[in-house]
Amino acid sequence: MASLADISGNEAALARQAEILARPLTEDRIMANAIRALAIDAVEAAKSGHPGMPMGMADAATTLWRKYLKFDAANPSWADRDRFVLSAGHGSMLLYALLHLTGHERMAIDDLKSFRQLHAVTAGHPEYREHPAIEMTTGPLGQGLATAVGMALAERLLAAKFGKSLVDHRTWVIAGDGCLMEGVSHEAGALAGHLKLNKLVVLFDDNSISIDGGTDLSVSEDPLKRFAGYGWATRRIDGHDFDQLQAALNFAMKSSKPVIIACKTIIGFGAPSKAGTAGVHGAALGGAEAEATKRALGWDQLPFTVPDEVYAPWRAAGSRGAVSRRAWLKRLAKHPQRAEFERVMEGQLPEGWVDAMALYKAALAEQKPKLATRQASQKALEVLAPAIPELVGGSADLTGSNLTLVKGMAGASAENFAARYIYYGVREHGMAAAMNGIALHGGLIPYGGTFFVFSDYMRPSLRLAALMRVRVIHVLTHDSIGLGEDGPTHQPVEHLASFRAMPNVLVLRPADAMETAECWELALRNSSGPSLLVLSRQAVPALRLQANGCKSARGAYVLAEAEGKRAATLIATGTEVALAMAARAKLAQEGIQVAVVSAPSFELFQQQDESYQNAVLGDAPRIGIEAAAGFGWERWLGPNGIFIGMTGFGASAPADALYEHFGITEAAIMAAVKTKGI
Ligand SMILES: Cc1ncc(C[n+]2csc(CCOP(=O)(O)OP(=O)(O)O)c2C)c(N)n1
Ligand SMILES: [Mg+2]
Repeated sequence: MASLADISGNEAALARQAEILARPLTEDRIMANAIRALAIDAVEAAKSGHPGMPMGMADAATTLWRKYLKFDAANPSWADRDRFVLSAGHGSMLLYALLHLTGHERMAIDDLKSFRQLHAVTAGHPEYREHPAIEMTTGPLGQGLATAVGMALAERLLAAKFGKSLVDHRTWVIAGDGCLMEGVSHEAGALAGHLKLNKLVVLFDDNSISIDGGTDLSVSEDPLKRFAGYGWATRRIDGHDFDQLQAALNFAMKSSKPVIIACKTIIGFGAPSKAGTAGVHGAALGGAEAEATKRALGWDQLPFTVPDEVYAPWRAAGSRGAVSRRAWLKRLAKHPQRAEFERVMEGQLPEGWVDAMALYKAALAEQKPKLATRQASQKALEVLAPAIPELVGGSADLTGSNLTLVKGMAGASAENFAARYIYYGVREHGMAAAMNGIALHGGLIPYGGTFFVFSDYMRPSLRLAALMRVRVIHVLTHDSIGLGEDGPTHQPVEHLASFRAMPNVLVLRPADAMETAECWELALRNSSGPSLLVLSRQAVPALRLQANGCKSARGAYVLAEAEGKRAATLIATGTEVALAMAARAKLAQEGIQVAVVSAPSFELFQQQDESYQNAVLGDAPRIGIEAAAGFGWERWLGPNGIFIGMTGFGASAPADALYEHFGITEAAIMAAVKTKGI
């Protein structure tokens, strides 16, 4: 149902549209109309999709792609290309039309005809890895803009490292009202302004319409004032006026601050009755309105047909960057850091880090330190950071708790990007999105810290990292009631289960310093999704007394076999492995022999063959121990297993008292073994 604002807005929009349509049909406008026509046709064919946004932003996108965006359609993976992010991912047909018109491979007219169909590259929302020119998956509003901040930051960090001759490009974003309403864009905007990421430019599709109707239903602020407050440069223009668009983009190219340009547009531009209404946001125009729109635009072609004289300037735009790319290739060829640049851009880990870690693990085996796993993580990082120069750390204002900063890592600032540590501020969501952007950009491997419980604040970006399969490493400390006095607001309970349920996420909960070192290695090697290092605040004894292979790599393994036949198998993760070991020793004193399995990663264990799984889990009764919700443990425990863990939220008290209170104790484990009839 249209709101009142929507209806009156529509009249004003139609009047403005008539005035714009009366302007001369320039080549730019005809090129933009090709986008509109393809968007209309694809949505019409699919009987689903979002024509309004591509129709509204076609003029701005044409200006950007024709004259400013640095790209070479024949080489979409060129490292020094500009990044283009369609944050308003529902307008996917805008991107697909641009890729098609500029002559990208695998974006033929047939691909547009199969918009939104199974196995098509033209998915409902743009999907990373479906096409090399799709820089990221978008659709969840706000994510694109926030991720682009990470891309722009990566550009600055790499330019400081390799120089302007190799790294000198911009990040462009098209964002809608929805993206700017979303909280994550606030966090990301503030961070970008603080870091003066001047090569980041947001084209805001300022059409004052979202799904429910006019944005005046829910928005009163002026986003440009907000972004100006963050330290951005702002411009407000008529988004259908090519001269104004060009002037604004010229301005953006010279800015010393990030730029947001509010392009006042008409959603569904060209549609004679639906333009300017929410009705054109997310539904096919319908045959009659589609035809009338094309007539109004002066587009006299059959569906999915673009005349050669319109393809010609578009193809020219697509190959415009080839000259710059060739010049860049020449610079690369004689650059002293060429090999290193190519290595990091390919995401290959350097030589030598494995040896450095082997030495470190040998030292651990000798010293057997009692450490919190967060401290063990810092120790591992002290070895990894010098050995892997592309590692970029950070924390959401918990550096001293997450222990993510190590010697030799300077904090990045607007004045200094020759740095490897990002003070993200209390912006978990913005941090996770920026980390995705850093990883997507290539050349760097981001890790970032916060408390495990606040992974909730990052979940939408983590989910996108999983969906896109990008290498980001989250250092999530204070992983259970073991954090103690801060209480239930800070004590994760359901988080392990929930991330184990999320596809493509590698959850790693190491039991001691040795396993922590192994889990860091696994996280770094995992280039196909996010890895979560779930780490303790409280100290744990050394349990793995030898550096005998990366046992954690199989997800679960027998840490201590029973002396003789197993009376039970205790399966635990993280800090609870030590508890299981203590219970095992006491049971042995009573003549009851049990095995202890350490299970740092359910995902990796799940990937093992059944015979290995069976050998580890054994035939004896199984008891699972984890200071968290038991949801999901049935998989390993079977119908007759016993789970010792949490059944509700935690409480505020010293950690030892909490373990006692919630019954996660040696005594409880021993009692459980005995109830199994031993
Ligand atoms: C996080 C999130 N919430 C809700 C949606 C559903 N949704 C898709 S588009 C949209 C409205 C967006 O409005 P705007 O950005 O102004 O796009 P326009 O209608 O102008 O194309 C909504 C609510 C979404 N995609 N992502
Ligand atoms: Mg809008």
